[in-house]
Amino acid sequence: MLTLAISKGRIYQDTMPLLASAGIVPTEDPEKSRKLIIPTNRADVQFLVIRATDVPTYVEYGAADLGIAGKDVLVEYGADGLYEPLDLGIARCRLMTAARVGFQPTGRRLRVATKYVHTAQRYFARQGRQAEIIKLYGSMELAPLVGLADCIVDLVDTGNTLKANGLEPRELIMNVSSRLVVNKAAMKMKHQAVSRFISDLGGIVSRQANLSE
Ligand code: PRT
Ligand code: MG
Repeated sequence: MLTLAISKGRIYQDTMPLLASAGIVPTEDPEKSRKLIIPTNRADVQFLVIRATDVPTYVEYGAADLGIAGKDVLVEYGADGLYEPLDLGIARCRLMTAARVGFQPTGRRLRVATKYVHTAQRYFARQGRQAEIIKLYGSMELAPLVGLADCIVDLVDTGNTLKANGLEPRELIMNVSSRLVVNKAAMKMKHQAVSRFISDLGGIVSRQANLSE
């Protein structure tokens, strides 16, 4: 049995066509079902439907053999304990700093609100900038508007969310896409099945990349 950890929402939407091309189709739609373990048309493949930020944890501890997660989540988690064999090129966005339109940093320590605490800490430290990181769990855009923070670190796609809140993107921290991650023990113990899965999916991803060129 191969167990794949995946989150609902945009990653799921973008991953299902890839898996379908590889001949793997869930028997139920997790967006509608309350089930957390979703069987597929293949007796040897099942999905675990979990929060995006939990995917690296399930895979690192071997509760799932494989997982699909955004690079933002993997970098924040510190996924040294995982293999990352494939960039799926889906759910693309950018991790950026953003501030109120026209905001000018003063001399004092920058206050940064984010759910990407480790990534933000590393980003500012590497630049030798003093920053106080404030952990939030969502709606980061609000923080600069009410004086909780000078700026935020968050994902940006179209930029519409920032714009709607009077914020503007400033510095690019990293480009983000979703990756296939693999448990290290599963790579050894289930080598044949896992490497077959990686090469099937890899073939589909590179064919799609060629088509869209
Ligand atoms: O929603 P939930 O709290 O359950 O979990 P989650 O927010 O971690 O999951 P989800 O499904 O929202 O995001 C999962 C992954 O999708 C992220 O880890 C990214 O790798 C990827 N992704 C790609 C995005 C976006 N694009 C994106 N635009 N994740 C979130 N956003 C949000 C962003 O946070 C901001 O609020 O969309 C808003 C910005 O979009 P624009 O188009 O207005 O710029
Ligand atoms: Mg979300």
